[in-house]
Amino acid sequence: MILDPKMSSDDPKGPEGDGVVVTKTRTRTQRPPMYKVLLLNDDYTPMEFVVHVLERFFGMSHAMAFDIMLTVHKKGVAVVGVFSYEVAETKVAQVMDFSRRHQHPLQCTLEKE
Ligand code: TYC
Repeated sequence: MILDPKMSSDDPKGPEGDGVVVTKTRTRTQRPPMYKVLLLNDDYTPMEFVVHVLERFFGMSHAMAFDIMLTVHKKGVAVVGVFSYEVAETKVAQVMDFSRRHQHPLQCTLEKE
């Protein structure tokens, strides 16, 4: 068997041979920033309306929506979901528009996580 010294598998320079350098740059994949959507308490918006908003725009069950509504009522604020910026912004706009059209002062905002 004839061995070509350039092809030898235990050649520390590897199969590329003399003078060839292979570099690999590792780039960390950035995860997109996420945004919390917050619902704020007020003295005037009916509880049933808030429950309806949570069911309609955040896909919550009636029980979950009622629970979160009570948390906002008692504590003043609660996170109702965490989304990408575009989705969070859309949810806030939908809630604010729906509340305004029904003449309720319900407030919804977003906050970077
Ligand atoms: N505090 C309101 C009431 O007593 C109910 C309410 C709950 C309003 C949650 C806003 O985000 C809210 N009718």
